[in-house]
Amino acid sequence: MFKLRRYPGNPVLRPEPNNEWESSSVFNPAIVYSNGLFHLLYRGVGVDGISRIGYAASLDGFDFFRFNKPVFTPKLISEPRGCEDPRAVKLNGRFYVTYTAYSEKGTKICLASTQNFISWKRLETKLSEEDDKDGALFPEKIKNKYVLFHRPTHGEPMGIWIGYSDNLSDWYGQKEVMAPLGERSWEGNKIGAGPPPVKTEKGWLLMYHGVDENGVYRAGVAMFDLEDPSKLLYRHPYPILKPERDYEVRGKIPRVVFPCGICEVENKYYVYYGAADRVVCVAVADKKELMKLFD
Ligand code: BMA
Repeated sequence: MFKLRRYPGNPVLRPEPNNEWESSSVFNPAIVYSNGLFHLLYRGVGVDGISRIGYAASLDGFDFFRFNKPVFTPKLISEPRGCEDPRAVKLNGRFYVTYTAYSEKGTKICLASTQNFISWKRLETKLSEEDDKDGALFPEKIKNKYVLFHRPTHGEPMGIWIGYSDNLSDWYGQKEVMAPLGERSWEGNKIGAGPPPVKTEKGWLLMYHGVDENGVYRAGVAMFDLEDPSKLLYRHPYPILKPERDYEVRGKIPRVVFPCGICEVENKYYVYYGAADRVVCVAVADKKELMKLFD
């Protein structure tokens, strides 16, 4: 049975006790590979319980140089409780990040862009209503439209939705494309997009998280049509990563693996995930082996 291979040196990032903003936990990271560097953006939580976004870079995907200060901090008015769970793509020569903005009204997907990971431009976007999360932007326009997967929290049980936009601000055509499957299965309670979809010769590869009736988070894979990304072609019935290691089983929230980043480098997929809402980990898949699941 196919499984992601964990890096034996996991976790690649742990909370940093000397930095107040990330002394409690670091998790749910985004990744982009560009100019020979793995650029990692991660959620850091400190003594104040607020999520900020930190940045680290690596040459090999395992050993990271880390900044001491967050590179993206919440706006007081619209996201006072923090910026959570970044997901990054390179699109039109810039890097775009979707993240979950958290306020007393609930969670909302927001969008920002950067060229250097340090200075950011927030984009005015009417991307989602309140109570929406797991926003993952496709890395290219499809039929001249921007496309996004997201997960409104009003469905029962909650599934993955699609939305389209001409300008990244106004969104339309929203509908559910994938629902949780099997009441008592590993993904029966709710599902949400993991990292942004990856283009392959067989379709758009989506890694997603599935939650069971006991609140255990596992990761699975599905394939969507290249031309019509609302069309689910296949979903692999078994998780390809589940909480097993001590750092995945014990932490802030037990038994959680939560991938938010994937990149393809030399025929391998590097998958970055938060473990037990406390540390950042990486696992690798051989592209050919993973693709066999979709033969
Ligand atoms: C989800 C999100 C993630 C978190 C996960 C497990 O709802 O809030 O940020 O990692 O729960 O606690």
